[in-house]
Amino acid sequence: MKSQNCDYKFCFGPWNLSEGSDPYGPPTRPTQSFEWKLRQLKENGFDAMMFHDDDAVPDIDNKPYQQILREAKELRKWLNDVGVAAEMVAPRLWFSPMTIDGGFTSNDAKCRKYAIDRSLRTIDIARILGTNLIVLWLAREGSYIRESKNARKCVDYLVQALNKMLAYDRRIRIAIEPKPNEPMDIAYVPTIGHALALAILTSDPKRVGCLIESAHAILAGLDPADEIDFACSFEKLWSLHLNDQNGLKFDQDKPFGSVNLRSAFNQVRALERNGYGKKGEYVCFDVHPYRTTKPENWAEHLINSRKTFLKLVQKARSFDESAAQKLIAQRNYQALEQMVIDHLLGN
Ligand code: XUL
Ligand code: MN
Repeated sequence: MKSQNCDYKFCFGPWNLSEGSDPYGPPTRPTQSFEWKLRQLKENGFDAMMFHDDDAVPDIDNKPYQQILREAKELRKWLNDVGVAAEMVAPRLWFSPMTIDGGFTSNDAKCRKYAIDRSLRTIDIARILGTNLIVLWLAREGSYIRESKNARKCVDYLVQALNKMLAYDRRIRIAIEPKPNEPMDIAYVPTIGHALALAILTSDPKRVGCLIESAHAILAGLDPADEIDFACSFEKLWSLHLNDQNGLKFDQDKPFGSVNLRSAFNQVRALERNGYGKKGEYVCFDVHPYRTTKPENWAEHLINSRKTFLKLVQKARSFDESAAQKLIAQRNYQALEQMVIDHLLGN
């Protein structure tokens, strides 16, 4: 099942084949090897894999620099052999005891240095894996209680960290993935507007863009399709995590289109009108299997997200745009809405 006859390239990360644990219970599926995950990716029509730094080099904090480089090179060879690209590398700045109170915005200078040093290792790995895209999900950059941090100072810390990364390698591009909450109560970079505003403060704004995740936009009370149009107006949408989210609760990472098909249709329409993917950008699905999923159905949330996406591309392309424009000119939005619903229902 190859991704032929379609203009889009697809990817996911090893964490998207998760084992089913949640904050209230242990895994429900056995651990699988990276090799198995790579095979799922290849066999189901995906083109690239996303990596956290420690997906690429496990236990990265306890390995000497040369060993990190060596293991990254071994992984690159492996990916080359199976014909899978690395889409991006992201520093996992939320696991270590050094990032309990934030990475770049920790109140402790030693911890801030740890976060920057680790991000530079991420850049080393990305260079070896053949991608210039670094993704920053700023997981713990925020506060549990407002009085614990100086938010103005934290903006300075974020800019300093981004500048160090930009200076370390002149070819990298940084895509900030905003999320308004979880694990923090209040995050410092909750929306695409914040991410792009932060980019302007850096030493090389042209190399700082963003990644939109549907669920994160919904958690911020925003429309993911509008976020896509906004980011694309600045030519800043460099990656994308499509998924779905049932209202304002924990980050659910549900299959794309599984909660709100009309919103998914509008996201695809926004991607189509902006020519997303034409400069090599990937469509990534940051989706998780349900805790109830049996091992034999393990990859179906990914297969289904891709399938729904491809069907919605056809729906977007077959939408009767001139009929829609006539209704818009008449300001007959009730009829326009029904036209969309009928189109999605297939009559
Ligand atoms: C967290 C999230 C991450 C990032 C990569 O909500 O979406 O998986 O996409 O660090
Ligand atoms: Mn994501």
